[in-house]
Amino acid sequence: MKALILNSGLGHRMGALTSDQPKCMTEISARETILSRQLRLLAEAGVRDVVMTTGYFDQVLTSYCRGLETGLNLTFVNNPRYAETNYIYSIYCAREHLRGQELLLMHGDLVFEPSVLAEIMASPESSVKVSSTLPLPEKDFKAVIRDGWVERIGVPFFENALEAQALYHLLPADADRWLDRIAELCEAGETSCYAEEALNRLTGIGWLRPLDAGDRLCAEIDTPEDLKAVSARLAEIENRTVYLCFSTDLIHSGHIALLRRARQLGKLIVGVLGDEAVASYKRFPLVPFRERMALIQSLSMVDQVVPQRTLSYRENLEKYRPDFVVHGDDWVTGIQAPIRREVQEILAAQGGKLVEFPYAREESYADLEKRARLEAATPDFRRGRLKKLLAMKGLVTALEAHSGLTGLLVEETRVAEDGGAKQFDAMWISSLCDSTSRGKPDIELVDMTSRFRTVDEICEVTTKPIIFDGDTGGMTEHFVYTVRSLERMGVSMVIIEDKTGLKKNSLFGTEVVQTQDSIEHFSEKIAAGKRAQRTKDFMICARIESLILERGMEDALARAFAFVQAGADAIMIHSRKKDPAEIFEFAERFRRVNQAVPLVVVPTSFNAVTEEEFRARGVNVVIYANQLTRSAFPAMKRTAETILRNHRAQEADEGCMPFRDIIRLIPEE
Ligand code: SPV
Ligand code: MG
Repeated sequence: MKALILNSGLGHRMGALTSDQPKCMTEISARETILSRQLRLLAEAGVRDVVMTTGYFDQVLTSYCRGLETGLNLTFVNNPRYAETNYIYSIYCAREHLRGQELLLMHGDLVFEPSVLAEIMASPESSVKVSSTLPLPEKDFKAVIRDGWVERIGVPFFENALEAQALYHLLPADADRWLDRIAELCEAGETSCYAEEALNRLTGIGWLRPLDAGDRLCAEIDTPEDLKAVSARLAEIENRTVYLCFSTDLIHSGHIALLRRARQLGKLIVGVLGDEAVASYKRFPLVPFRERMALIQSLSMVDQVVPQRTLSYRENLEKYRPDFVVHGDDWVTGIQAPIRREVQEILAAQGGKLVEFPYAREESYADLEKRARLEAATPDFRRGRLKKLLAMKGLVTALEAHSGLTGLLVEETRVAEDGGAKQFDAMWISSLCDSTSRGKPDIELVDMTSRFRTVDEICEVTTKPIIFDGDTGGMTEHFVYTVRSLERMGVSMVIIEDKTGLKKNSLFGTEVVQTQDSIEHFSEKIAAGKRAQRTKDFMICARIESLILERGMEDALARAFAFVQAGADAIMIHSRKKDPAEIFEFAERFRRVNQAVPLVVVPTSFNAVTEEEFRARGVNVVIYANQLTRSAFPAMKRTAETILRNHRAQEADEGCMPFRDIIRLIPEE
């Protein structure tokens, strides 16, 4: 798009201000003139070529422009008859530079907000700036509107008219048609009328759209009074602040466009969302918070970068009190909708405004996100994530998964909570549920190779960290191989229990014969596992069965300290009592001695305890070990019985999810 700036006139109403320079060189702020600001905004909006008509003080103007170093490609066209003609003749003089071009035409005394320029440039049709809110000017341009199109432009029209300014975006065909009429008039000697006289001669409506800038600044400066008013308005506009929150770690051109548009509204403050908040509502960030801060800081349109710790904007909006908050329109529905509502409430109270731009749904951006998810699913990244989450959150939750589909449920399930969002942090690959799903008892009957198949299936479609139920770990000589295999697959932690012989599920407790391993033997297994480990992030957790097997608290604690000594990265204490007292006592006594090693619990029996209570007692990992399987089974049983009873499936349908809703979970390649 080529810009045409009309600067041939003198601006005699400016008095002494135009005694030795053209009006466009009048200062409108401490830093800028009307012209330097126009050129800066054009360059920032991506315009490269500018044609400028000159007349009065031609030399002063051209040498001033050359000194500005705008980076623009400037072409000057002198109107030799500047003193006696109107700008219609200046355009005529420049016509050969303008033909066949998409044009942005503006008067040289026009001062506008960047957003007005951006909007008119983005309009898909030829358009002219109007205002539906400003009063109709007595002696300036008005546009007559009919059926949503501009019918004519001029000073004497008041009916069905809107205030208008000489800021046009013209598609090449429309620009050429206007130029033809301009040429006709000029060649007929009509050189002192407005160029709009030629525009009005273009037949019919349906080619020029009114672009309504409302109250936004887009005004010409004709008098020193105008100058004062516009300068004051500009100072106010340039002090406006815009707040935008960024959670992304992959900056693409859609983000850059959003940042640019935000910057057009005022000084841009970008809040960078903390890792924990990002992880709470979308995927774990590939690039950590500090690096994302630095990344945003390096962008030229960003004035200030600040941390935003929570999904809620409240803290930062109350601190920075921005005039605008900018966001894509993708948060109108879904998990972020409550956050949007809160932003609207805060802005309403503070007198700010929410500006939403259409969210870029381009396929290439979706591809980038897909690639990021693949990256997040690579073994190295996934493996390290559990430790990162533990450091970040203090308390991590895991839900059982035993198939690709249940893995996807853990991966994708989110709920809105307290102006934020919540999802599970990790997946638990339970021996009980993995065995049950195959119709087998939980007695280490499903061999490791089959268990690894489950891990692999889940890894293929998810990104969250995996905690693997390693049962007893088997023979020490076998366990070292298990450790390496799990590491290779990207599993973050294996939990092995201090039992030996034929393992039975702990929930049977002492109802079945179970043998606890000796401290020495189990310690040796842990130590061997740690020696076999190749990566720094993999964790081996020792699970203590003393409370399950009713061997007492002292035994449980003695084992915990011994296993830590042997190299265990975490301790899991298990109980099958409804009353959490023994779990709490263990946690308290363990923490008195050791504050560092993470504590893991599986609250299947003591399920009344909340995550917050566990956190307060020093627990770090809460595993919901079997609830998905236990809830799915009765639903499936009910369905099977309903079909049998009714000799058809219709009655079962109300308990069934439509398949398209399930399919939505499944990522497409
Ligand atoms: C499992 O989920 O397989 C467990 C936990 O080991 S529990 O069933 O409580 O023993
Ligand atoms: Mg198990």
